[in-house]
Amino acid sequence: MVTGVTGQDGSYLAELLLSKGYEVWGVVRRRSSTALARIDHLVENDDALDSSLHLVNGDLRDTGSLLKILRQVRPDEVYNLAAQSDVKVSFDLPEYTADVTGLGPLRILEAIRELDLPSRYFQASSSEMYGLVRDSLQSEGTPLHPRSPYGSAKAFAYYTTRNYREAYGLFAVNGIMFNHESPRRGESFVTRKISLAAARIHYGLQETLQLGNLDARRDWGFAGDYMEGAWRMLQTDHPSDYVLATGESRSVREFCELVFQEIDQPLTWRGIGPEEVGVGPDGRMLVEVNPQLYRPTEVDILQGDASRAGGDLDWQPTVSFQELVRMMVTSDLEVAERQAARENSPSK
Ligand code: NDP
Ligand code: GDR
Repeated sequence: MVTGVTGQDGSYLAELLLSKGYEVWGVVRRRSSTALARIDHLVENDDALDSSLHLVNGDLRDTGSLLKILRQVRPDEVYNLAAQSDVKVSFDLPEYTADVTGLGPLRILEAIRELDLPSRYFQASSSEMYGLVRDSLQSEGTPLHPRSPYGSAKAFAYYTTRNYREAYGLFAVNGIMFNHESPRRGESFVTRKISLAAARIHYGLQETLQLGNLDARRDWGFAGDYMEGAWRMLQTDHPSDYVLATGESRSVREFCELVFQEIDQPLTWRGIGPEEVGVGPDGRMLVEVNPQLYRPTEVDILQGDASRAGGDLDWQPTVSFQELVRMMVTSDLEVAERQAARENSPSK
């Protein structure tokens, strides 16, 4: 059972599980328009249907729906990937974020316990819980100091998962995942926002890119690798929590520079703070800072130590930072090319 199957991670995990011959039950919440773009290729493909992807209606805010699915499916493994996962949005919707991202996991765990299921449970925990970091490299033992309603909700879910393991003997684990990206990343997250904007600028569909804090540093890896790690965590003999990270930290500014290099527009930075801009080789302003995109409290730097996962799970990231950037830009150039073709089509 995979919650959040329509999200970035859910689509990679569904692919991985189907390739291993699993029967996958994906939980989909009700939307006014379809949200299946990331898993269309799994739903529509006859071969994939043979390897069993079932979609069921459910919502992390609705205990009854979770109980019903768990009772019907009796899954061997439950991957809880569903969340209100946007940190900036969590400042606007703190109560909703706490409900979905914090209480949602509790509802699933309590249902597993209540139904006395043998299901193994994976919780998508986040490096955002470290917040105002206490160690220069964050590992499983680093104290938490969340800096957003999202981080606080994830911390609640993290401790709840541990407590259900300790109190009731459930096989329940936290994957403490640092940022992971892909061409399927939501467009509001900074990496995808940058790669898509650069591609659109390349095709003349957009003039500039507005960003917030250029100095924030993140440990960015490839989403597919992190779902491999999630699966490995449920195949061990002893349930435990693991950090998944690359061990490298880069700034938003560096990510931007690499992306614009990929479209042959190397950036030069001018000015400081809110006045800073990135200009292309012909002097055109391509990037500007918009202070409205700053957060009330920021997580300045994240850099993870995944050596425990390396040792116990034999898990390593397989995609380098440079490869990740290239993968995203290549994909977004195709997206922007299609958008440009639509803009220029005579029927428009
Ligand atoms: P996405 O935002 O791409 O996907 C979130 C998923 O949750 C979507 O399928 C969404 O459905 C679903 N969802 C949202 N609200 C509900 C609800 N009330 N009931 C049921 N489903 C709901 O996130 P990612 O794939 O990037 O991340 C997966 C998980 O990992 C999340 O929990 C995230 O917080 C966590 N995480 C992510 C990291 C990252 O860098 N990507 C790092 C660390 C943790 P819909 O498609 O309908 O919106
Ligand atoms: P994050 O990812 O908050 O780390 O959460 P995001 O890509 O949103 O921000 C990363 C950093 O970039 C800075 N930033 C901007 N961010 C966005 N979204 N848009 C901008 O224009 C912009 N300009 C600068 C941010 O301030 C921040 O410092 C992600 C999510 O996937 C969470 O669900 C997950 O738990 C964590 O990663 C680990």
